[in-house]
Amino acid sequence: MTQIALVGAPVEAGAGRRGCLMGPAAYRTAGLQEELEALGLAVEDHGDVVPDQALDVPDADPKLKNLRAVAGWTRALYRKARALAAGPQMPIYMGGDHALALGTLAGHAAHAAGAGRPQFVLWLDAHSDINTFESTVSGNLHGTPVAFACGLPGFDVLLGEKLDTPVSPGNLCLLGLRSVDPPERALIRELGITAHDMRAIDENGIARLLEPFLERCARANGFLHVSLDVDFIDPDIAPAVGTTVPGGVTFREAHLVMEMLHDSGLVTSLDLVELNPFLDDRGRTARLMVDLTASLFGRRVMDRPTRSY
Ligand code: B3U
Ligand code: MN
Ligand code: MN
Repeated sequence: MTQIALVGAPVEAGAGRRGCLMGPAAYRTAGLQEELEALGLAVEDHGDVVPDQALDVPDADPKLKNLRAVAGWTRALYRKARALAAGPQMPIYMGGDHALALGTLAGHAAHAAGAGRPQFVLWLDAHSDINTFESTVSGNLHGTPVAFACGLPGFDVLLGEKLDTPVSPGNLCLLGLRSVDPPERALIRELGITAHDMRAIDENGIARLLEPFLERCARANGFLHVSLDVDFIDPDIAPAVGTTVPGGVTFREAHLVMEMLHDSGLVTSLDLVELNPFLDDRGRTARLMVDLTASLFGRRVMDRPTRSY
């Protein structure tokens, strides 16, 4: 039986506006645990992670907002993710803004390196989140986790040491893009990261873009970390997010991605990020995120043969 660990990560220090702190509570209220149990999964709620103090990090940086707080979260989540990756439960990190992926992804990548298997990452987001400490204009650190995970320089202050197990850029796939800063675009090109914007989704269909990535992951016997940002989805149906960008994926496109991920059997860890319950419309975004998670864990309308890659 699949075992799940729910991990609350009430991080809001990485975002431009407050409210993501309430995310884990909203997922619990929306019944995430109960929905997964209804699918026959064994679910344990680990409660909320407590951030480190990170007193060695400057509290205030002229450019990088809440640097010490974000470093504290990164360290605590890195340890938690690394420990969970070595155990039998599959973790779902209930955010929290996307800065939480600084820790979760680094932790899973460290475990993968130790196991001698490649770490793959599917980044479902309107944004590419590949700003460095140098390139960020906003100073909001939720815009940086992809750069950190790729091992780009300048981030050592976060863990207090160099990240020595970066994700290979060739094993990343960014999907749903519609807001990319010019330096981010240059980096994506230089590093050769697979990146599909909304136009590519419109022209090709989302399934056809996702399939080759899943095939690559399966062929390489990789671990797959999925990072689902609420703003991947169109704000008309997922309004509870601080940085809405129009023209996001539809209800069915989002579910199809989750259904394909389930059929692939490849997913080993999941972030649910950027839910801001303060901005929600009677819990509808929280419920949509719970339903998408249920699709990723096997909720379906009709039975169908399992797809193997
Ligand atoms: N690229 C911009 C905007 C942004 C990134 N992630 C979100 N917004 N949510 C930045 O601030 O780095
Ligand atoms: Mn994001
Ligand atoms: Mn985003």
